[in-house]
Amino acid sequence: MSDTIDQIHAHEILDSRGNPTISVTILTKKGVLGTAAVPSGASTGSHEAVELRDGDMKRYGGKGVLKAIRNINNKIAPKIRGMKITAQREIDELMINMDGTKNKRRLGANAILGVSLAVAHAGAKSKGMPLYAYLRWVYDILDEKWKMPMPLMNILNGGSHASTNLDIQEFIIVPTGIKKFRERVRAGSEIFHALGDILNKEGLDTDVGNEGGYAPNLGRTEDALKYIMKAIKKAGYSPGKQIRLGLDVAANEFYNEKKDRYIMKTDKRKMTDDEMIEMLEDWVDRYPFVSIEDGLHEDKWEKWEELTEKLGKKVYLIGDDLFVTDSKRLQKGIDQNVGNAILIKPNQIGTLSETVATIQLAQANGYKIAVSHRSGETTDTTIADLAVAVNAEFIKTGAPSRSERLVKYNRLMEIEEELLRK
Ligand code: 2PG
Ligand code: MG
Repeated sequence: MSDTIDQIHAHEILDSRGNPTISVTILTKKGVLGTAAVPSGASTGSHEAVELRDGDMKRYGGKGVLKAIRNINNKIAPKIRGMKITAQREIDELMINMDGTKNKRRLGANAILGVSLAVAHAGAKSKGMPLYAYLRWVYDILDEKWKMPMPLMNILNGGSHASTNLDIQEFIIVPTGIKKFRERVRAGSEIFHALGDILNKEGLDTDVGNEGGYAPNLGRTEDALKYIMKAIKKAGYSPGKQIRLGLDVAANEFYNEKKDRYIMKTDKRKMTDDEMIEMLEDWVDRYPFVSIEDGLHEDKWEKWEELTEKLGKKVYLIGDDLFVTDSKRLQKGIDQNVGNAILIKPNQIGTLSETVATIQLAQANGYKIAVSHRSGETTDTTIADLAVAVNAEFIKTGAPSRSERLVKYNRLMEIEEELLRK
């Protein structure tokens, strides 16, 4: 007999920045529990699904999520009670229809995603499968091979993730020349600590930003790249061979619409789209880059096309705020030859089923997949399993520092061991 949903309970918890978010627990008829928690971004793209917050300034500065929680406990729960726990697609569809808006503003994408993820966790347990294997089964992913994702480790934080002078949000190392996931994590950790020593000796700050990477003030943006190159060597790795670089420019965050310029305060420059493209081209020529995310503003499709023409053969151009895990925006990108990789954040779209559909559209069109955390995280590890389930090329889950980042890396090391035993 198939297992069904018996009880659903949502409550308010705090994320890694100390802001309220949602945790959902589902109990099945057979007594299986599934729990999930929802992350939250800081540099959110304007086309993302709506994160419903209370706006009651007397609680958590307006950031409470009690409305979203009531939507789960009072509206969604009675509708999905009794449904088959493995009916993931139907449950997601039902919530999408119940909400009825384009951007999930009625029930809240945070409410919907919390349920969607908890259903998956309970479904996996009910079937006695690890989540990564269950996701393959429930979404009819036929792939038989398993591949561990390449971590994009953000070891130096700037932009909206730190209160320093760096405009660019994420300076990333990518252990492309290292085979085992466990050894990739080790390289990341060793380089992270080497970078800490270097910054310390330079008299720079080694406190960390929102994603666990160091967050110093620097003289010029390029200093970040220079210090990271030095750290790679100091830790005994060869840049370009074993370790390459990545960036999340998060260009939206320092784009000034009125002036139509990217205001880089670190370098005291006001840049046009063309100048941004030139700067990125120059860096790609001089440093061993493998990926650049959101190099331009989210709505500059023509300029993105130019960027892709110029750099698309040399690096992965990842669309985050550009595509917002939305198959419609991705399709536009595919049609216009924009980008060649997509960042996947389930909370940008609001259900696991839509997330997987976007991944499948990307894969069918040769776009690489980078499954990602948010800057506000919890100890939820769903993205680790999701990355493995879909054979994602990359996972971006911060520095090898701070538990909400490390739980994902630790989960992936556990999955790797499990897969090696198979
Ligand atoms: C990003 C993310 C995660 P945020 O821009 O890629 O690193 O940041 O969650 O703040 O949007
Ligand atoms: Mg981004």
